[in-house]
Amino acid sequence: MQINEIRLHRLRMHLKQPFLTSFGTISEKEFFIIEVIDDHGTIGYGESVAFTTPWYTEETVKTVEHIMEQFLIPLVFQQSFHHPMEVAKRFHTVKGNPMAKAALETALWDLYAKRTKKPLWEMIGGIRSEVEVGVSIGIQPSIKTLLDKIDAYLQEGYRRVKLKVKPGHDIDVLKHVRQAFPTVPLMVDANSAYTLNDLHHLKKFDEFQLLMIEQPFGEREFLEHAELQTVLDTPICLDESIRCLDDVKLATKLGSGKIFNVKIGRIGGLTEAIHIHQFSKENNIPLWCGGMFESGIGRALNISLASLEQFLLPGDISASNRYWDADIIKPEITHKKGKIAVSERPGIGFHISYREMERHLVERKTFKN
Ligand code: OSB
Ligand code: MG
Repeated sequence: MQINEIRLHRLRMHLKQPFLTSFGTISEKEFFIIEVIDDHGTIGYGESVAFTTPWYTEETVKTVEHIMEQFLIPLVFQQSFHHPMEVAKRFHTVKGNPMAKAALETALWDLYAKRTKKPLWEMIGGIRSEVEVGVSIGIQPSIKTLLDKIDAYLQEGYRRVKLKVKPGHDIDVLKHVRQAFPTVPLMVDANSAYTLNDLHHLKKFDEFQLLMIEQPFGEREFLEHAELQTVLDTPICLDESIRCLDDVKLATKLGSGKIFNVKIGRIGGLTEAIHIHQFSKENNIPLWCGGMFESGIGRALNISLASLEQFLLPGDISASNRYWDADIIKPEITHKKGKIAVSERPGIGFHISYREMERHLVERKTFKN
């Protein structure tokens, strides 16, 4: 395959409702949709998941654009390839910047699957015809609003509830939620809001039969997470800490976590995801697919990933209408009782709606080989 043209569409889409985390409020998402076009005229789609500010990891919309334009696109154009994994390897000459790499690499995977006339999920070795999905709920202005939201999502059929927590907004919230929903599969995500000084406080989380506590400490705090896990019965899940397979190996060896959240963007693409999946399968480590407020393109990629065998827990892969009034893909992603069916069409299995995309377009750049 020879890539002749790459288009970067920078879009800005408003979230239906603002989302509050321990870092602040997000009310819109600015991101790139990537189109890679080969010598047959086939188009592959990718999505860059970085935010405008470096609150989640260090990458931003601007750094992703810079790295793609200056370094990664020239590497894609450099020579033809037989498989997207070859290009993923070429990208190793650029340090870090996983979200920029993943944006292009996933587009190449979609293109490759389309050229091979196979669904992407099948191409990467997926085994599920539908994936289980849960919902992540931001910090709410009151307990009442939170309980109402949870109730509405459960009525809709979502299979697991994830709550954002931070110091001063945790135990009391969990008490109310558990009282109202004694058996709902529940977990919390701290996005690094705690430190090892909170060890005794975090031990109280064990009362609430949580599926897991996600990323309580800083991303480099493998040792601190391991110390916490020795006193905590609730499994620790790592999100921000995991950038590559070696991080999974390190965390497993040290006991820093028992479950891992996989995000294609955070680990640099589907190639690394496949490697992490292989290791996790061999070592019986449960995985699940995280979310980054993606548009339909990113969601479609996540559905393919979650079809892999070791993705054993519901992912943060909600339907299009969880965040968007109208998605940029056709058909939109829907769920039935908390399950989303994989597409049997080639590649990611969804078409882009150029009309919807134009409505959110900020800037478009075209690169020709
Ligand atoms: O920590 O998992 C996270 C969203 C953006 C960045 C980080 C996270 C999240 C979420 C929501 O929790 C996931 C989603 O529904 O897309
Ligand atoms: Mg998280």
